[in-house]
This record gives sequence, structure tokens and C-alpha cells, in this order.
Amino acid sequence: MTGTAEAATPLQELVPQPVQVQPRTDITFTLTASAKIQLTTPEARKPAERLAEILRPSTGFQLPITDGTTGEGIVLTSGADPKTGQEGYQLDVTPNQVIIRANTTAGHFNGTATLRQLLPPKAEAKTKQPGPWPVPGASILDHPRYHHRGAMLDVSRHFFTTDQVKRYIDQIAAFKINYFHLHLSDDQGWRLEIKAWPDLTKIGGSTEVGGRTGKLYYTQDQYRDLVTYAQNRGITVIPEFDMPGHTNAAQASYAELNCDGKKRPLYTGTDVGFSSLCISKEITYKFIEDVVREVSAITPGPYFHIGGDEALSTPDADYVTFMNRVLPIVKKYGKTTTGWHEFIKTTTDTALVPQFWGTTRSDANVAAAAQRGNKVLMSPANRIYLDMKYNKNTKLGLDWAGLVEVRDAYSWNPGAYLNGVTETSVRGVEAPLWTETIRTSADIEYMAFPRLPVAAELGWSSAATHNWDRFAPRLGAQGPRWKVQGINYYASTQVPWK
Ligand code: TNX
Repeated sequence: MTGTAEAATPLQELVPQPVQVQPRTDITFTLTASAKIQLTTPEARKPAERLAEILRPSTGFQLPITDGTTGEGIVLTSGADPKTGQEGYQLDVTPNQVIIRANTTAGHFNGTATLRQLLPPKAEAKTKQPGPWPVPGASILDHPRYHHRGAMLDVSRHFFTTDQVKRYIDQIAAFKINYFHLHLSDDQGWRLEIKAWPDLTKIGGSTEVGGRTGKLYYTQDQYRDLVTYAQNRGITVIPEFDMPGHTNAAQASYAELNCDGKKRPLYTGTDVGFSSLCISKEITYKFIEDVVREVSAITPGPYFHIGGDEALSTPDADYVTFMNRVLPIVKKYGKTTTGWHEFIKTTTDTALVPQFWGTTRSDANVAAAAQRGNKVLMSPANRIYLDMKYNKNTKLGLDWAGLVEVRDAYSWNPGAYLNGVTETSVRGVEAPLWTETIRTSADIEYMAFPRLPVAAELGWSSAATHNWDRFAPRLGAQGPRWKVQGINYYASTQVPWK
């Protein structure tokens, strides 16, 4: 160690900040070649497998997964303090073991995510690195502020391959994100095979913003594989099919989806608000039912996102008519509707989840829904839209909701942001990434890092921990880890990077 100050230990560098961290400076655990990952509960199996997948390449250790709790290594077991709830965990570092206790699979995923951050950054490497592999002595108890911590990727404006999507899923999982929202249809592209309507992808999935052409969609098998991949990282996929606006790709694929019976041309620009399904035609609801049925059958998660935003070409009365037809269809196939907050004005069903994306501090319809008992997912565009530019020199991104530097993204309280929407009415926080200007994984990462971890912190850590001066160094401490992982992050000057 150089200098007089004590070097920060990884215990002070966790993102998101846990509820309780007690350092035990007399203890260090070191992961060695003979270590095992031991389980006493089947609920820890997937988290254990995932942890092993990460640590085997970098350490070069075998890290077999075995049953039991004896011997040296990592132990995943049940019997956590009830305070940890459905998603929390306890993590205790003793001289010979790291013990993670949790009562659910989610809790084990979250505990193992913390353990990853307690190991040296090179533990994240894909190739064998020299040790040692110390974990500082500690006793941690942790659980989330909100159940829903989400990220969204728009694969419609620009299409991303399953490998690119998986790379992003890996990145969000490291921050305890537990929902991944895929924006699968918009004016520029329809991205999921629907067997009853094959031209949706054949035509509607053939191009994107800027005009590139190809098979720019997922087959149902590929989608299933993505869903499983996310599940194996503790993440539930929420599929979105945006309607009744943002539907040009569908209207370009099938003439009958248009009121005038004429196909629309494919669209590769970035305007919004010009398209609408035909509200008065029965075939529209047959189409939607086919989509909802096929997608629900391959989506194990409970939510179906119906979009509903910016329906600027749908008259208000038609919008209500449309939602009154569509919301029961989603219910019929066993899913709960979530949608951009506009849709909530058409229903009094308190089980449905409005996602607030506005730039104001009040919205009468959302407040009324919260009063009735709906839980609101918070995605205010001027705070947590990952496609907003950081500053005026940012090459990627848009600025319609303003410039959003890292500190702006952090400086709001989801539980005291919208008038009439208080802590108990908030379901959580989602950070959407729209991709009009985003084409590569490097682009995704530049916009998401470091603001996606900011969103994760806001969604997980208690309001009492909210403090920029303490958060910024923790965020900056992630830099070396992201370098090892090859993440193309924006090195904001607001953050003291390590
Ligand atoms: C608004 S946010 C949209 C999207 C755009 C985004 C760009 C929302 C529900 N609709 O269609 O991609 O702005 O930031």
C-alpha cells in the first residue's frame, strides 16, 4: 500500500449499495484451486452454475459444484434472515468459506452478484489470470428497495443479433437487474416471428433505421433461447409489441391491417406518431390475438407490454375503444398488461402496470391510477432514458428530453418524484435504451455505462443511502472491472474513475 490512507476495499465499492456491510478486517478468504461451490438447496443450482461459468475461465480452477457445506470454498445455502425477503441474501466471509444464505433463487443470484464484485476485477476475465483471489472478510445483509429493476433494449429501430442481446443481458445481470424488456416492434421493424402472420418478419423484419436490409428478426426458437439465457441469470423477459401506434412495419407487411386496405411503404427514418392500426376493423383484433397467443406461449414471465405510447394518429376515442378490446385479450392468455403510461387512462384494473416515461413531475392519469392502487414503473425520460446524450458533444443519442449527465441520472428519488405517486405506489425503475442512433454493442455500452448501473442503484439501494458524494467513488471503482470485460463505457468527468 502506498500513502497513508487505507486503500478502499471492494466492500466500499459495491454497486448497488447493500443494506448492511460489516467489514471483518481480521479475516480474508482466498479462493484456491481446490475450492468447491457447494449447495444445500436446489434453488441455488442455477446461480451456482452461473458463478462457476464466470470464475472458471479467469481463475483456471475447476470449481466443481457439489452438494454439502463442508470443506473450503463457496457455500450456497438456505435459512437466511427473514429480513432478506424474496430477493435478498446474507453473505459471510470466513477464513475458509464464503457462505451465501438466501431463501430463493433470486436471492442466490443477487448474493453471487455481490461476491463477483468482492473478487478482484480480473475475476471477470475470459482467459486465465494469475491469482491470488482474495475476498475481504465481511458480513453482509441485503435486500432490494423495489422488486422491479429493469432495462429495456429497442431492437426495432436497429436490430441486434442474439449474441449482442446476450452480451447486454450479461452486463445488466451483474447489477442485479431482474427484468429485461425487449421492444420488439415499431414503425421501422417487426422483430419476432409470428407463425400465423409470416410476412410480419419476412417484410416487416427486412430493414431498420438507415435502410440496412436482411433477416433482421428472431425466430421463435431464437427468442426462446434468449428467454432461457436471461432466466439463467435471474432475469425475466418482458416482450413489447407497440400498438396502436408505432405499427408501420406491420402495416407494411399486411394490407388488411390498414383502414384503406393498402400496404404502407417500409420506413427507415426516425419520426414518431404517424402510424396507427385500423381500430374499426375486426381483423385488427384477430391479428393482435394471434400475436398475444403465440408470444404468451413462449414467454414464461407474467407480463406482456402493449406499448400504447405516442398514438398521435389514433383519435382519443379510438384509443379507448382499442384498449378496451386489447386488454382482455392479454388477460385471456394469462398475462398481465404493462404499457407506456398513456394506456392507464383507459382502465381501472389495478393489477396493470403503467410505465411512466414523461418529463414532467405530475401526470393526472398516473396519479389517479396510483390512488386506485396501481403500481407504477418509473422511467422518466429526462432522468433515466439511456439514449439521451450526456452532453452536447455526445455523438450518439438524442436530446429531446434534455442532456442527461451521470449525476442527473442519479439525482432523483423514484419514490418521491411524481406528484401523487409515493414510495408504496412505485413498483420499480426501468432504464430504456432506444436505438434510433445506436447500432453496435460498443454504442449500447457507451450509452448504458455508467447510467444503467445508476438505475440499478436507484432501484435496489435504500433511499437513506442516496448521496452523490458517496456514490460517485463507488461507481468510479467499477472502471477496472469494465475494462477487463471490454465494456465501452463513457468516462464522465463527474466520476472519480479508478
Ligand atoms: C419516445 S418513450 C418514444 C420512442 C422513441 C424515444 C426516443 C416512448 C414510450 N416513445 O418511440 O424511440 O422517445 O428517445
